[in-house]
Amino acid sequence: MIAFELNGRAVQAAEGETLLQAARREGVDIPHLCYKDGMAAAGNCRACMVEIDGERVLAPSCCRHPVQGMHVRSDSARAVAAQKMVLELLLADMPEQGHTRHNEVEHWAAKLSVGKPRFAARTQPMRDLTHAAIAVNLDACIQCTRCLRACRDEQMNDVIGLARRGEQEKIVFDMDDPMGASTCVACGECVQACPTGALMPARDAALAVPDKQVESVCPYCGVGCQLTYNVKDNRILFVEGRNGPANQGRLCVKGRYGFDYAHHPQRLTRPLVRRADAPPKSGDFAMDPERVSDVFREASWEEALALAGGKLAAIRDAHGPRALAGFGSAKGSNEEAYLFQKLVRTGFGSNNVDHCTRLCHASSVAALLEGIGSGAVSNPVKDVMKAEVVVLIGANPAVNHPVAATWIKNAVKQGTKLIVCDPRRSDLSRIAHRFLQFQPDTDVALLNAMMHVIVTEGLVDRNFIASRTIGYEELAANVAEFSPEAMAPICGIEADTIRAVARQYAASRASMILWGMGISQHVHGTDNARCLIALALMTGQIGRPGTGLHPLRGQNNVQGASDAGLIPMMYPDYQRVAEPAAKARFESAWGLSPGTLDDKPGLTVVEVMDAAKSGEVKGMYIMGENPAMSDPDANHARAALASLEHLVVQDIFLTETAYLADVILPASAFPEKTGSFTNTDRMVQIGRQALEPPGEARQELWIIQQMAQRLGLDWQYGGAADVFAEMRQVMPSIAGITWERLEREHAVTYPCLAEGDPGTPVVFTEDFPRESGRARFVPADIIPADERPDAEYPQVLITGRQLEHWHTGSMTRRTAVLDALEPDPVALVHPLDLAALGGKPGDVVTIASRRGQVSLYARADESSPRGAVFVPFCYYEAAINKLTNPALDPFGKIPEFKYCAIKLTLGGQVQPQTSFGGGKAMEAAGA
Ligand SMILES: Nc1nc2c(c(=O)[nH]1)N[C@H]1C(S)=C(S)[C@@H](COP(=O)(O)OP(=O)(O)OC[C@H]3O[C@@H](n4cnc5c(=O)[nH]c(N)nc54)[C@H](O)[C@@H]3O)O[C@H]1N2
Ligand SMILES: Nc1nc2c(c(=O)[nH]1)N[C@H]1C(S)=C(S)[C@@H](COP(=O)(O)OP(=O)(O)OC[C@H]3O[C@@H](n4cnc5c(=O)[nH]c(N)nc54)[C@H](O)[C@@H]3O)O[C@H]1N2
Ligand SMILES: [Mo]
Repeated sequence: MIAFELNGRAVQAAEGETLLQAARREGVDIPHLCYKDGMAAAGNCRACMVEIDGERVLAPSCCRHPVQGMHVRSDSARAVAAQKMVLELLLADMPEQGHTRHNEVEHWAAKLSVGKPRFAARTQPMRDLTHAAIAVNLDACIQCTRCLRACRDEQMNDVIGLARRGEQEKIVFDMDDPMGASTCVACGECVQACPTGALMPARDAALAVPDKQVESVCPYCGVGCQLTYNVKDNRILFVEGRNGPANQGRLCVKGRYGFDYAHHPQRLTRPLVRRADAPPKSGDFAMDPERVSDVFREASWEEALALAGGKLAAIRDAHGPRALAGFGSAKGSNEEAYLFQKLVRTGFGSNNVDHCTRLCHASSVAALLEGIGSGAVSNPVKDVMKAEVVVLIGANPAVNHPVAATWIKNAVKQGTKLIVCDPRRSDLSRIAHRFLQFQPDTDVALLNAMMHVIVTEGLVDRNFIASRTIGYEELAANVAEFSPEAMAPICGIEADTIRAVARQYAASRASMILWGMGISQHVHGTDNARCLIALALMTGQIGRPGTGLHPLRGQNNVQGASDAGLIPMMYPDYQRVAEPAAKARFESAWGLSPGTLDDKPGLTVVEVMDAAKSGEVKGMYIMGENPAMSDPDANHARAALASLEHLVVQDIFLTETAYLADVILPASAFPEKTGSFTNTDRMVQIGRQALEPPGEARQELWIIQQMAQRLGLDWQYGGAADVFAEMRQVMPSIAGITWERLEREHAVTYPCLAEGDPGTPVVFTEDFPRESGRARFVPADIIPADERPDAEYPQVLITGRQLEHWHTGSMTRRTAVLDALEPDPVALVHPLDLAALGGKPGDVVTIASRRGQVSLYARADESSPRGAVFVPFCYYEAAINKLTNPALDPFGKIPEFKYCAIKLTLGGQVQPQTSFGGGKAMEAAGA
């Protein structure tokens, strides 16, 4: 501690603390504008000047550190005069009509009693309202550069700069472009940092006075960013990042500006029942919202539930439990997932329950359970900050986990070596130490070659292998044939590069692997993941901070939904249905007589669709999933859904799936309910209700219980806390987490075995949760994609995502800002491929596979390899899953979304947009 004197008082500063920080801790107010906690000090606004004994000039307290015995005054006449002068000058330049209710210049001016400025105002620049999400009001700008530092240092997007000199000095976007035309990704970090309203949410949203602020989490991806909803009159006005463990105040464009889907006029507000005289269900439909009433009629909850549950019960009684199936939701809470699987297991009577994890990380989880004994991540994303080498393979976090990407960028800036392996060049590959743009579908070749190098060059961790693993000998024997020289022609990466990367990964102090759908969504997805696991095990790069295996989980609660048992082979907490002891435990916990639960694993997502088509499954209950858009071979999936005798869909919008339903139950959107959600780091957090559901829409916990009653179950759960209390009893890994603790601490990471246990962000430090305590190597050989290009279908289709849109688009295409940023269906085509067709960007192209075809707009995209076309699956008018291949990985049962053969031609007709998306969504949202 450093002892010094502040305003005549003896105070102490910690090592590294500035005068301003010490003063704030001591409760001494010093005005400051360019300083913001967590950012590097810039010292440019000069509002925080203090007088230091023995020094000729005043000093900025935000960048001066105290020394022993220093005498400092922030309240001397000289210091205060300087502070006031700065504030008065800045105030003179402020616009009369402010853009925010929290102008820090005005705040400090009032505090220091700075009156009306004596100086003339500057000539004010025009507002720049070219961006859908962010208004630029440079009339209020004080050039403090907080926005610039937020953009450059925190999110590392580097869009904002400070240009020109002196009086001409100004904040610019890229090369002084209009904001709307710049490369801004609209994360809004600059808006959150701005002290004066110079950067603000568009349409003056932040000028309104919220009547409440609700602390919650983001409803989109698995990163689990904490945020605050600012609410007025049952509407969310704007969103701010909160200081959660995963995001520390950061958000991305969806978290910050993607909330108004909840207010969209197309929300389902009353139960709907298919009309007796409705046109026959057809997989090949064009949804026309104008004609919804030809198909459905409104019904009371009583009628809708009686029909929804009654018909399911009738099918169960007539055809047996396995004639029914349920898809739960990774968008819903842990409590909803838990009740949903319990309903299927005890109300339907079978294990036919699954959810989108099957289309996502099912193969990764299969490999992890087999090799390590646990399907979840070993280390949190933020451990990249502690890693020396980070391997990012088959994932594009800048688009899909944007806040996680900021931690990776920050780590790189600190010196972490980032190795990106992906057939497509992503944003992060620009800052990578090495970027391996290898051939699609050749992960096993590349990874086995890396392991070959590690084995043959003796870079393995012998101690770790001997004490913590089994099966190394077979693995080593298997990779012997995969020399880098032999694999180079297959994967397209030079042998020397493979060797260099292998050495780097193996030899570093701490190496971490993060992966995504590029690994998992293949018929050999499990093999891909097995290789990553083996790589970590043979080098001992797991079980310590900054190491390990992190499959980036997708949906906000896909981890939690899986944990809660929304999978056909496991009860909650991965207890296998086929294991008699587990079955007995759940029969006892759920008060069932022995022998009631089904001990046969149920059908997985794609298997359910096949069984529906063949008539084996006759009735379904789908909550919060849109398989008509998200399943592979969508024409088949739609035909399967259409052929069901009875389909109940519980959603917030009339989705493509709901269109095929017999009964539609209007559910609550994320901000309309309270529940716990588990992020990709295994961290359980609370989402709190901020809004009342619209019309007669009801909370899911109520709806699921009503359905349960119609299926003969007598459930009486109060609210989420009640359900969570039961979950703790049957799920050892969260046994130590109480609802009160979640409410108090906001976030607890499991395993948390007993109350008081702090939680466990890094696991496998001592052993692996397998019977022997040891992890197991599983060798993999090269298996090609199920459908390779040929003369008829010569190109490859890679499907995936865009930053602004979420999956099937049902939410984000009804969000004004996001829809405005990406309004039309696009295919990303290499410019040379496009030119070879005689086309140019913006032209309509048609893509066909053996299963279907769509027409959409071509976007020139150099990041894709030639011969491969990338298409996101969010556009219903060009539903790309009509083309994808439903072939499955035999272990994870995941379809091959990342590879099929296609033919690309110029021309075609883009299906017109109905009012579900496009500019109309914007109008509807009142923009
Ligand atoms: N904006 C947005 N964010 C999202 C989502 C969204 O819909 N929109 N969805 C969420 C969900 S549920 C998920 S699962 C995650 C998914 O997040 P990611 O896994 O990042 O998503 P994808 O875009 O599907 O594909 C990832 C990468 O795989 C690469 N790839 C393609 N083929 C291969 C291959 O053969 N080998 C390798 N190694 N790579 C290949 C692609 O080029 C792409 O860069 O995103 C989550 N976040
Ligand atoms: N071609 C291709 N297809 C893919 C993939 C790919 O990479 N390529 N990726 C796959 C992956 S990884 C995934 S995770 C799946 C995702 O597939 P889905 O889960 O089917 O996709 P979403 O659009 O997220 O569906 C969520 C649904 O829940 C609704 N919803 C939102 N909030 C709530 C709520 O609170 N309550 C209720 N009841 N409903 C709500 C939404 O309106 C939407 O209809 O797609 C898979 N499909
Ligand atoms: Mo996913």
